Amino acid sequence: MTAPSTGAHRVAVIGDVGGHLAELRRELVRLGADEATGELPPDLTVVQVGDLVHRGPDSAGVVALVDRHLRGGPGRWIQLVGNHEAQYLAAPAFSWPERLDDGTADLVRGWWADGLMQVAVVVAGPGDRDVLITHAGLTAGYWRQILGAPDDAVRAADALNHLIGDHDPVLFRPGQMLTGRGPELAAGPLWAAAATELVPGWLGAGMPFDQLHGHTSLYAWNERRYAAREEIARRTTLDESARHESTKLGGARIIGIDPGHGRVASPSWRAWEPTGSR
Ligand SMILES: [Mn+2]
Repeated sequence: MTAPSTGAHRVAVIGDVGGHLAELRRELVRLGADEATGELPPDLTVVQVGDLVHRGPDSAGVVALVDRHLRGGPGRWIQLVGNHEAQYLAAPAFSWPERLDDGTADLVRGWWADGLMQVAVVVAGPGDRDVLITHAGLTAGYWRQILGAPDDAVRAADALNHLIGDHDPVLFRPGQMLTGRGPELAAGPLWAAAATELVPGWLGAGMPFDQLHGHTSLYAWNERRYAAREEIARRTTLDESARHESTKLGGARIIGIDPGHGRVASPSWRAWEPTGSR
């Protein structure tokens, strides 16, 4: 395979992997990775939204694959932190039947300590608009109360990434999925539930930039029905084969790309590619 090392650059954003190594490998090959070596094509940068691990058959294999990309090709793989990675960065926030082996957990902790795993990144989306990418989405309440309402995506991402280390508990702030109480419109960027916390909080609030997240969906793909209320469903368009959803909020949009893998992988999903193709 040949590709120029200069010129047009592609970005592919991969949703939650959930320990499904074969699925991740297959998607990377579709994006042009070498089937034998796993090497990424020179014109591609991968962003992964977090929740690499748990649920599927080979979480350790997924972490090992990502570690090779993070350590081997600086800047070619941008890894964001999910609530399942955070289980190994602080005292576990929830109980989960699986636990990574110590060596694998150490790799994840090393990414955090070495600045190879972040909270947020910005990519150029459709129409060259900035898209803020986090694991679960930046809620309106968190944006206002914790970040001080920055009006552009790059400043929001910088503010989030500056919390790493000294302010991990603020980053790991839960929402209703963890508390079991009502919706928390200032839920943190690792925990916000799209249908009840993220999107409702921005309805009519004038979101200043586009966003993309994994973690949860507005649409329950397997059950083929919305988990969000009608007012939100009406503003949302679905790409079922990619398992992408996009909600219009005034002039901005929130895009969800969690494939919803369980113990068994979802039947169909794809990375989100902001420029379409090369
Ligand atoms: Mn998650």
